[in-house]
Amino acid sequence: QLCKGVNGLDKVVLKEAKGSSAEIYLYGGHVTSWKNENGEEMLFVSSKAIFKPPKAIRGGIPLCFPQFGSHGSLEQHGFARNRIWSIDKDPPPLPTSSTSKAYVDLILKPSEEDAKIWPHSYEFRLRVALGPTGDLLLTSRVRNTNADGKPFSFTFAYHTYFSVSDISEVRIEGLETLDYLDNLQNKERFTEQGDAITFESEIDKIYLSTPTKIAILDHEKKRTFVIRKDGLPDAVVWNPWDRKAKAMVDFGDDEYKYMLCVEAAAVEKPITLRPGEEWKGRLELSAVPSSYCSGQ
Ligand code: TA6
Repeated sequence: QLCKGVNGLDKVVLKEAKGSSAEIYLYGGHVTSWKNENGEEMLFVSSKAIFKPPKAIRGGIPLCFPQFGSHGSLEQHGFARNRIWSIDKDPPPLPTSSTSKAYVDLILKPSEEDAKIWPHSYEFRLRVALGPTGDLLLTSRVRNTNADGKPFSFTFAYHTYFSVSDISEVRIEGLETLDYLDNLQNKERFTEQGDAITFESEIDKIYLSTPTKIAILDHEKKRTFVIRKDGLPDAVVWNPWDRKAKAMVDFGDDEYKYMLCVEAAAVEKPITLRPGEEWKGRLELSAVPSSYCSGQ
């Protein structure tokens, strides 16, 4: 399963019996590909993505830990996505392995350097699995292993970049009428209107206390991405649009048309763990055919 990816970086390739596949770079514990059984790529990775530490890979599913965004003292989105992870040889058992044969367990522990910027001991275990119908299953487990008895708090997101055919023909269902923090308006709190979310300009919103299930409907592809999450109450919706797209060196000027980030997250209320305690954050992605027409 372990092979060389871009720039010789190590990556794990998962293949499921019916043909779906996934790729995870040890750099960042970063999922960069999830293909359905017809070999169609479900995730967006920029054609200008820089596969070179310390820059995070632009696309796929960056792991934001121990801090989401700039809501704290660390660099944007923390450092887990900028570190080399290891294969976890003896992971504590997880139920998903009973349904899926295609999975990999990775682990990240703090280095001396990391301890200087975030003075805590932890074990961050990530399992990436392909379900029997080609679903992509991610399970993150963070355990506080502080010997000094100190608790720690963190915020988290699976910063998922979905591949869409045309952002102007995409809508999200499941976030109607919810409160959100608008990153484009000083993180102020607003309430979403009552119908599905559509896109015609830059958006950067943290929806709060969101449902377990969120749907992203792609009109042209007649496909719906279904996000199911557990332990992750919030959902971040981001599209940079044209101006911000041009400002990112690792993002094509018109690539905002072909991607949408909907990120299962825990941001509003940081997660606090006492020594010995473990948090689990699960994300299940599936892609189902959909007849996207208004009102459905
Ligand atoms: O998820 C939304 C966001 O916080 C945006 O504000 C934007 O900064 C995006 O993440 C990308 O951040 P990155 O550090 O990966 O360039």
